This record gives sequence, C-alpha cells and structure tokens, in this order.
Amino acid sequence: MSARTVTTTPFSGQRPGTSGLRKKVSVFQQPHYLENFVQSVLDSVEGIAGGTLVIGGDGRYYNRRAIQTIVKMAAAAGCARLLVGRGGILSTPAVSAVIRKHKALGGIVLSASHNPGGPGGDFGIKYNIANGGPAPDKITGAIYRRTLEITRYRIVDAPDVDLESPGTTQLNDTEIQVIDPVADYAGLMESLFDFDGIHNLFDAGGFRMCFDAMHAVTGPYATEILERRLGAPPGTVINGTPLEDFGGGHPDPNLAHARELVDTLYGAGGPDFGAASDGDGDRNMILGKRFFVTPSDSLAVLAANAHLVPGYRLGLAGVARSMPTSQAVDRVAERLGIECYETPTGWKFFGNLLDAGKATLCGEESFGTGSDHLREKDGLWAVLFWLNLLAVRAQPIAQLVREHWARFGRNYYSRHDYEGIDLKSAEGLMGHLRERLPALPGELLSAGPVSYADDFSYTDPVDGSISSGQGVRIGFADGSRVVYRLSGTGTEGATLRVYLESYEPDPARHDQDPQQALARLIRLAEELADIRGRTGRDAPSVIT
Ligand code: VG1
Ligand code: CO
Repeated sequence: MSARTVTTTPFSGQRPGTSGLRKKVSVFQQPHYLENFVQSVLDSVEGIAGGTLVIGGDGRYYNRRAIQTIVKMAAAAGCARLLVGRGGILSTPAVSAVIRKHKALGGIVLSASHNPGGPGGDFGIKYNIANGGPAPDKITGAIYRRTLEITRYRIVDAPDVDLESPGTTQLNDTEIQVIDPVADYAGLMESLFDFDGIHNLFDAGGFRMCFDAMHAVTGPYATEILERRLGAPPGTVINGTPLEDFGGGHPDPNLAHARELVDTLYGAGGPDFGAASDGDGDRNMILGKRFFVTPSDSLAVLAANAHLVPGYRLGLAGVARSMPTSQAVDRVAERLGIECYETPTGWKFFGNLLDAGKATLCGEESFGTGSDHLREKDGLWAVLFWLNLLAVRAQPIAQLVREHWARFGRNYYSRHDYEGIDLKSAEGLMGHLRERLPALPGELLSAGPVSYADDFSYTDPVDGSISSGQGVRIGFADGSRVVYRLSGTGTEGATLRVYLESYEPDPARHDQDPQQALARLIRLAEELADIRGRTGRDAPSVIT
C-alpha cells in the first residue's frame, strides 16, 4: 500500500506542557491537528526509520481513532516494528516498562492523565525516549519548533489495522505486534515485591483492601495483579472496567475526586487499605482506615522502609522530589546519609538522575511516586510497595505513619488549586510576585522572618541543562514554605497552584487537621499574592 503525502499548515499552540500536548478532544479532532504533531515527533526523533516504537494509551475517547492514524504514519515513516497494546491500551508506566524491556527507540503515549475524558473532555499525546521516560525539554522543544514549520505529513493508505487480537501483522515494511498490555508490567512487579508475603496477607483473612481504578486504565492491571496473582478476593478492585469517558468522572485520585473510595475507607466497617490510580495509571492515592497518607509522606515512608522490600533491600542510592513536594523525604535522606535532589515539577526531570544511578526513589506531591524500575511514575507500583510494607510490618497504616512522624517529625502539607482562572490575571499575579521577590528576604511577615524568596531554577547535575522560572518559593526561618506556580497540564484558562508546608517536630502536636495547622500560612499566601483581588476567587476550587 502506498504512502501518501498530505500538504498541511502549522497550528499554533502545539507546545508540549508538563507532560505532553493536552487539549480538548474537539481541538484534536480538527483535520490535520493530530497528524501535524505526530509528524513533528517522527521528524524530530533520530532513528525512526528502521526503529521500534511502542504505542498505547489510557483508552479514553479518541484513543482508538488516534492510534490507527499513528500506526499508519509510523509505517509511512519507515518504522521497522510497532508494539501496540491490545485494544490500544497501555498504561503510562506499562509503556515505560515495554520500551525498556524490548529496547525500543521510544514510545507514543496517548493520555490526558487525570483530566476528564469523553467527547467534551481532554485528549493528550506525549513522546517517551529510549530510557522509557518522557522526552526532556531539548526534544520537546525540537518537536514544538517542527510544528511551527510543518508543510506536509505522510500516511499509509490502508484499512484500519486489527488491534483487538494479539499477533503480528505487516503494513508495508512495518511489523505491527499487538501485545498483552499487562504481561510485561506484571512480570516486572513480581520481580520487585514479595508476592508470596502479600498473598499470605490476603490469605490470613482479617486484612481487606479496596482499589478504585476509577474506570480508567489500571482496571485490567489491578485485577490481574491484585485479584489473580496475589489472591485478593474478587471485588477488591472497583470501577475496574476502562470506559472512554471514565464513567463521567474525573479520574484523579485525590480526596476531592475519589469520593467513593474515601467514603468507603472512612465509613463504618471499612477495609484496612484503600488505593486509587488516575486515568493513565501513573498516580496513586494511599488510604488507611479513616486515614489519608499525603503523597509527600508516602514518599518519605517508602524511602525509610525500602530495605524491607526485595527490590530495594540493598538500600537507596539517593532520592529525588519535585520542588513543591514536601521536605519530609529530605529528613529521611539525611538520616540515611544519602543525597536528596530537588527538581522542577514533571517526571521528565527525574530521568537523568535515575539513568545516572543518583536516585532510586522519586516522588511528587501530585500523587506521583516511582523508582528506577521505570522512567515514569507508577501508581500500582506504589500500591504494591505499601502492601509489601504492610505484609512485613503487620501494622495499621495510621500507626505506621504516626511512628514515622514520631521519628522524623511531621511536615504538614496542603495544595490549594484555583482552577480555570483568567490567563492574564494568573500571569499578572505571578509577575507581581516575582517583582516582590528581591525585597522579601529578611522581611518580617506573619509567618516569621523570610529566609529566602526566589523563582526556582534547576541545573541538571548530569547534563548541566538549566530550567528556570519553575515556581516562586518563599521560605521562612522555621522551615515553613509557600510555593506558587501555574499548571502546565490544564486545557482551560489557567490553574494557580499554591503549595503550603510547615514542620512540626513535637509528636504531641502531630494530630492536627492540616488546614488548621497551616491556617496562618494559608492566610499569608493569599495576602502576599492578592489572590482574591487578582482572580476574584474567595476560595480554592480543590484542596488536597
Ligand atoms: C501536574 C502535577 C505534576 C505532574 C503532572 C503530570 O502538572 O502538578 O506534578 O507531573 O501533572 O501528571 P501541572 O503542571 O498541572 O502542575 V499526570 O499523572 O497528569 O501525567
Ligand atoms: Co497520570
């Protein structure tokens, strides 16, 4: 079948954000929109002709359509082999696992992660490189520049490829292999965790868990691993069938959007352990009976206990967290005598540290945790890590975390999001804050004297690349912080994120409500940025 050349003109705004290009489905449905971006990827990556690419997505609306287009374009570009998840399904961590295991050149991930799906929802596309991780800025920059000058794309004229049954088909010189989306990933999990120990935990009775797949991609993964391989009773996984619109929900595992799970864990007779994952399976939420583990605390607890888990029994080379993530893990690193790296928001910044063997565990406050087993954050991995810890320590989650606080102190932490605000006002607010930065250090504010105030800039310790303008941070003498940044994943207006953190060493004061413990800092954060005046909002839209 012949490859056809189609003439096209550039679209503005195809710049990848924190994690790929995310837009409304209707934007992606414009003629040539997807094709322009895909051709820009294929043109910007070396080795496409003759190379192997992994393709899959979170199953949201437009996934199937987009994959057919991408397969035919990859064939026109001369790819030797495509590994495609059956039904077009691959979670983000599974793409990373498959790229690494099969030594592929890279992968194309179709997802808008935690953003809602369906015809009125969001769609997204992202390129991952040979290490299995999101393309770094150097590559996404080149892709973006290409989108601005594109004049043609190439696509093979062929009927749709059957992606529903495993097996191999040929499209011109390209071999298309439809793979089981779960197998490689599940095998990797078995190599890291004590599956027998976790199986015993379920067999012994008395321990119950509930995993909410939120009608997103992790359903098949969680059912296979938790219920089939680890012996959790059927029904442990809820909302386990992936739906194109995630059942109308917001596949974002947090206290606001995973309401059903939260109510189950906080209700009478609830299970011992609750967990959820997001649209594409890279985020996780961890709950105990009437107890929420913040992602920042989760990272710190995993780091402090990693030696109890087979895959990490030799200890950690180092840890890394994104700048707005709480400093709880820093204290663990200090105690362990290992390095703790602070990176900008977005998993792509962890790739070099992981490749260089400088960090073993990484995490973000936004419900993302992962390790050097992959180059993406990994929702189910975090859940299995917790299950393994529970099997070893045989304690309720709340007790385990309280003991952690007693040893290391507690970092009270919260994020306040102001979603869908006017872009100009949001930029004005950030600009105004930046102007005030030089005068702030030494000033006495209601949270005490300011010890530093800057716009975070990161120099990658491996390749020396510099990423500046990564978020305004204001730190106080007692270790409290306020961080402001604008989201790079939204598709409507702007989202202002305000991150708040304070440190409490005294165990007698570890049982406060974080919103109360942080009340003074919250007020100060609002005043400093004049959030009300500049956005017209009295309160955040989401508090996590
Ligand atoms: C958000 C989170 C960030 C995360 C990113 C992708 O980005 O804050 O920590 O890496 O989403 O996660 P932003 O720019 O909106 O703050 V996922 O699960 O959406 O791929
Ligand atoms: Co995600």
